[in-house]
Amino acid sequence: MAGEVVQIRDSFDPRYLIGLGKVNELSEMVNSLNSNTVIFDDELTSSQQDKLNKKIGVKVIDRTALILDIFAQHAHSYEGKLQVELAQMNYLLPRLKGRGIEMSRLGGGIGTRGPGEKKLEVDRRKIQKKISLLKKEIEQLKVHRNVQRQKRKGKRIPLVSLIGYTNSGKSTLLNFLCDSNVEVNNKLFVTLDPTIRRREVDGGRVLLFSDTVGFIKKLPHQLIAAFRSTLEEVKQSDILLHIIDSYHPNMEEQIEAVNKVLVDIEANENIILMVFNKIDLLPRLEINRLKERYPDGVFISALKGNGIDVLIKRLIKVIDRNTVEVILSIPYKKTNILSYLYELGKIKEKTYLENSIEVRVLIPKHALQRVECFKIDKVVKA
Ligand SMILES: Nc1nc2c(ncn2[C@@H]2O[C@H](COP(=O)(O)OP(=O)(O)OP(=O)(O)O)[C@@H](O)[C@H]2O)c(=O)[nH]1
Ligand SMILES: [Mg+2]
Repeated sequence: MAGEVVQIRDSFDPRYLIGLGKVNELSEMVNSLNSNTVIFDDELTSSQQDKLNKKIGVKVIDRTALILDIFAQHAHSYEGKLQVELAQMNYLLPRLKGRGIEMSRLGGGIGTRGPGEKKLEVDRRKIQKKISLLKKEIEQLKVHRNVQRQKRKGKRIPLVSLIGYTNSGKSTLLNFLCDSNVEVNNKLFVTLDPTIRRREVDGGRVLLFSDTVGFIKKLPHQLIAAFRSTLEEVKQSDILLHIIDSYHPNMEEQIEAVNKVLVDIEANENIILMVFNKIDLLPRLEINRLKERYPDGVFISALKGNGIDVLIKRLIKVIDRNTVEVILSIPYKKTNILSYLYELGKIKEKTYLENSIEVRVLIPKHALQRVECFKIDKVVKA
C-alpha cells in the first residue's frame, strides 16, 4: 500500500461516499505517488464508483470487490468456486440496476435509452438465471454434505471447529493437531474450503477437527449468503475454538468482529473456547497480562507447539462435562460394539467373564441410548 486517506464524517456523501474535498486530496495523492488503483474500505454504489473513476482518473474499487477477488483466487474446490461465483453475481446485480437508473436519467434521446435499457434487462435476466442455477447446485451439494454430517452424528464423534479472524493460525493449528498439510500462508483467506481431520486423544478417543474460511470485520453480506452452507457446519459443531492472533495490534477488534459474525450465523450459543495463538511472538509480561484479562483463555503457539497439551486437556474437559461412566455387560456375540465404544469414549476397565465382557466406560450422555440394551448396571458417576 502506497498511501492512505481517512475521513471521519457523520454521514456518507451520496456522490462520492467521501466529501469532495477529500476526493481532491485523494487525487493529488494518487498523482504524487503515481498510484494506479484506489481501494475504498467500504462498499461503493456503482454510480459512486463511476464518478470516482472519472474524477481521480485511476481504477477505483471497493472492499467487497477486493475481497471477492481474493476469494476467487483462493477457491480450489468445486463448491468453493460456486460459492464465490454466487457472491460475485450477487455483488453485480444491484450494480447493473444502478447503471440502469443512470442511463434512464441521462435520457439521451432516441437510440441511447431504449437499447441501453433493453441490454440491461437482458444482462439482468442472464445474471438472475445464473444466480438461481448456482443456488440450486450449491443446495444439492449441501444435501450431500448433510448426509455426511448425519453419518458423523450417527457415530457421535465430537466435532471441534476452528474459527477466527483470517490469518490467525487456524490451518497451522489443524496441521499441528492432526499432522495434516492444509495450506498455510501469511495471506488473507488462504482457506476457503472446510477441511475435516481426525485425531486420537487420551488413549484412543477420537475428535474431529474442522478448519474453515476466516472471518473479517464487515464481512461482505454477499459472502455470508454464499458461504452459508460452509458456515452452517460451524453451527453444527460441538465446540468452537476461537483462534486469536494475540500478536496482532488490533487483536481486540478482531475478536469483536468474529463475535459479530458468530451472531450473524447464529452460532453464538455454541460452546466457545478462546485460544490465543502466536504467543511465541509475545514477551512473557504480555502473555501474563493476557492471561489476567482472559482467565478462561488457552494460550498456545500453533507453530511451535506450545500449550497444545493444555488445549487438548481443556477440550476433553468440556466434552467430559457431557459424559457419564457406565458399566456394560456385552455378550461375546455382540462384541462388535466394542470398536464403537473405543472410538467414542474411554474404556477404563475390561473383565472377561464366562458369557460376556464387562466394561467400565466413559461415554457421552447422548450415546447412552445406543448401549441401553447392554444392561447398564449402574451409572457410576453422573
Ligand atoms: N509466529 C507464529 N506464527 C504463526 C503461528 N500460527 C500461525 N502462524 C503464521 O500465521 C500465518 C497464517 O497462518 P494460517 O494457519 O494460514 O492462518 P489461517 O487462520 O488458516 O488463515 P486463513 O486460512 O487465511 O483464514 C502463517 O504465516 C503462519 O505461519 C504461531 O503460533 N506463531
Ligand atoms: Mg487457513
